[in-house]
Amino acid sequence: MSPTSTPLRIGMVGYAFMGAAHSHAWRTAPRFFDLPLRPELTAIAGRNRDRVTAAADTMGWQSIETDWRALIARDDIDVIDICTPGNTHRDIAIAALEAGKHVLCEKPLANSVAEAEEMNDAAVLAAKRGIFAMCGYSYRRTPAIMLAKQLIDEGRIGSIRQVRAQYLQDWLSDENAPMTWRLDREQSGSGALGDIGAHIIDAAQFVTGLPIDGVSAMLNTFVTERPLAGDLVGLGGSGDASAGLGTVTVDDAALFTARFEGGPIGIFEATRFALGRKNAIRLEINGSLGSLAFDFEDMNVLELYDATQPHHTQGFQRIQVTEPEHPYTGNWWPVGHGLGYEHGFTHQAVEFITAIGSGIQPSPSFAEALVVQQVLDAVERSAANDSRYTPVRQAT
Ligand code: SOE
Repeated sequence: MSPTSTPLRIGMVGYAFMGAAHSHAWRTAPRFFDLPLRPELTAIAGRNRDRVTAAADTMGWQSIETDWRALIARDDIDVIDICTPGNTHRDIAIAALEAGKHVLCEKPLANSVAEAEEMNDAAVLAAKRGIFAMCGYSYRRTPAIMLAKQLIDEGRIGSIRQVRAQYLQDWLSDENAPMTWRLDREQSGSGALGDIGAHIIDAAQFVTGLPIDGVSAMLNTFVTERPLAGDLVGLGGSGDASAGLGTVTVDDAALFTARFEGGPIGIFEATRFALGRKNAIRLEINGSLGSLAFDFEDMNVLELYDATQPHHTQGFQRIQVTEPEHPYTGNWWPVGHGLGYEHGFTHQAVEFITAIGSGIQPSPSFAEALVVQQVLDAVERSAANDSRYTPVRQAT
């Protein structure tokens, strides 16, 4: 590796969970990957001066701003990295693109299709000027998910027939866990659906290469009121009901069946109430020649069933996706040593920096993220309409 000295100066907005994951990625990417530009953690923005100063210190940022507009106005910033709740994405992303900054925006792209369309319009205009935008569907960059896509593209499981996708977490199961922005529709857009369902929608469309055409959906909110104050532990924690209760305005769980372009069908489930399941992203894809299965709780493994093998030796084969010829893994540890959650963010940073340095559009683009947003919207419309089958894209 010959390290480049040309900097890519990052300005990040937000500094909680995703801010920490992105900071780690910007710091780590140039240490393991050969990049055309060297990311610099130039400035971080947040409204609370004390907290943003502490975050900058812990996460290695050179300076702070207390207003994202001031961050965008700076001449020494090339990229705006948006790690804030969904209700802020549109304004920050559009202002940044108009100011000539590349943008990396956390998922889901926006809180509505209308916002996502505006963001995509701004991204299309910016791309004409060589300024690019990407959305943070980081799980795409898990080596086993990349390998699944590669095997599907190579035709190893034949034509796709069925997709089974689940994203199961349990951090919200305690009905005493306090209200947070993730439970407020105004801020988050939706609940489990947009927060984690969006990831499996993106992953399913990404690996199969097929857009979802229509859905039949059901949403449920198990706990409709939660303490307004309390001790946050991780994303959940224990609330203090004496401070009053707030109304949960999002779904706790989302289920839907789907039709993909060309005929395949799928079933999706997203919940933060699956006790015992911590970050179980499960994908199973059945084709005409075989099947693939993945579970993020065993993220270094991809299972392949190859029905073209002699019948008496057929069975799911566990591929350890840790070898130098697998996506990204050769840049890390010697053979057989696995990767973790944070590596997806590092690979996402690598893809972003490589595309920017080459003057090409990074993926997932805002256009791809808009397609996910349209599926989220169709799920909500279907659920509000007694699960009626609902086309994702309205006929024009
Ligand atoms: C919470 O459910 C969450 O932090 C999501 O918001 C992230 O996108 C996912 O990577 C982990 O879980």
